[in-house]
Amino acid sequence: MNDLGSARTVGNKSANWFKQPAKARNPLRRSHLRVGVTGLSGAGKTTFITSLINQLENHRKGLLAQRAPFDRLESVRWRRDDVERPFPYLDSIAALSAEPAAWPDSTADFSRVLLDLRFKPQGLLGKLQGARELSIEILDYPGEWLLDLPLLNLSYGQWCEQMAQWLDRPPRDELAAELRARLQAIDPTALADTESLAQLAADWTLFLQRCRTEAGLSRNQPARFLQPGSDVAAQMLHFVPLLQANQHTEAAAGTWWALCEARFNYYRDFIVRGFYDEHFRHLDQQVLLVDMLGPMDAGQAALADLKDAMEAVLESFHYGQNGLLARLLRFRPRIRRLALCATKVDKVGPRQQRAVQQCLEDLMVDRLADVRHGGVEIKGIPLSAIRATRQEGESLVAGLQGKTGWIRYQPGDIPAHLPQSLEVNSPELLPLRPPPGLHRNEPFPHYRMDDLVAWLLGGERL
Ligand SMILES: Nc1nc2c(ncn2[C@@H]2O[C@H](COP(=O)(O)OP(=O)(O)OP(=O)(O)O)[C@@H](O)[C@H]2O)c(=O)[nH]1
Ligand SMILES: [Mg+2]
Repeated sequence: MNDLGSARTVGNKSANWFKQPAKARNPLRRSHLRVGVTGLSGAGKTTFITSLINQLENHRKGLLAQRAPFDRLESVRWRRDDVERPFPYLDSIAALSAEPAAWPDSTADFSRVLLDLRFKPQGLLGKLQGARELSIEILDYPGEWLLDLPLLNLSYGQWCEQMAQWLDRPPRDELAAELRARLQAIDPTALADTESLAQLAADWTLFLQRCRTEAGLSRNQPARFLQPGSDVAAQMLHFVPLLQANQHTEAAAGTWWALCEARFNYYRDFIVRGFYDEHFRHLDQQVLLVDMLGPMDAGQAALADLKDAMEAVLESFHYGQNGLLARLLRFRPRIRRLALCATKVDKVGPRQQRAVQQCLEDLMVDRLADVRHGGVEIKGIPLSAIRATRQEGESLVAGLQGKTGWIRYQPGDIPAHLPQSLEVNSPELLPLRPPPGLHRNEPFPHYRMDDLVAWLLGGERL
């Protein structure tokens, strides 16, 4: 108001009066957008968020410069000083711009991104109203944590039953082999031995690690066994499923059952629920990232597990009053747009990228129909946050992780649709390193990051 006040007192009617005071009479129009970046571990969340900040910071130089509303984007500020647990953008940049370049580390804890965007006003009315400011808020977290969502709906006994079923089937039966026998031998009503329980919890953690790395499985519970984060006391993670237990088991204090049930309940009611409350509350837009190529390469069991995992995650975006989150957290998510992205599609040729996306949409067809029916606009975008390959004729050229030099390869075929049996011959996947020469002040090469960002902000009045 100072500009306007001084202009008025001196009665200044110069051109300056018209330019400056417009801002003052119509203070900056601000809005806040919370974008949920959702994806299992390794889906590409951290790389995506890093690239998103980079594309916005360099909006004048990249593809964004040519498209509305970014052609009116005046300035972008990545805020970190006043943000609690800021996203480690500079660490990611350091890894990506090292020689040889490396990907950002897998995420071990929760962090937050805040970006302020200021747009030049559009049209006569816009000019009168002044510049428009948009803050974008994004959370990053270890992808495993998402897989705990279904626990919110289970009692300890039900969880034990579910684990017993999972351990009955390949590949978990083989991976758990000897541990499964030990868990089966425990009488839930006998007095617990805390040292053995701690050992069993450590062995369950090793089992989950093997499920992830050897079998490419997604649903590895409890997730904090793999990525504890900083807010959980180690002792609270000392529980395991008791395979003799069931929904109706009851037992006195000090028994295996009582100890494991109490810790499971704490885990579910404070740790899991606290995270979901923070992650899902007030989300406006959602980006769902899925690494489809990895599970296609790992085989049918990994694809089936990915399907179940993603369905459980999408269940939380059920929009009706009866949606899981609505019931648990007593609010309705208000997400308007969901971008569904098959990630890392630079690993295959440009013609196969749509096929990867199609296979993802085939995998999730039923749940997507539910989400659409709930009134959410969905857009499928095959994405590469940072393009590691370059095309030369029919071949792709890239570097391998941790090595110098280049390889040239021809990516195999991707089926146009995912067969019902989930049995696919997918191209062999190579562990690619990021492209050379990445710098914070240049836009990273990518596939369709501009489409995604434009679509996400497309619903905003800017
Ligand atoms: N070629 C290629 N590889 C990618 C891309 N994005 C991610 N990757 C690969 O995928 C791995 C996992 O990516 P992250 O961004 O760490 O995945 P995340 O979802 O944050 O995983 P968590 O932190 O474990 O939850 C990286 O280390 C890369 O190897 C991409 O755009 N192109
Ligand atoms: Mg991460």
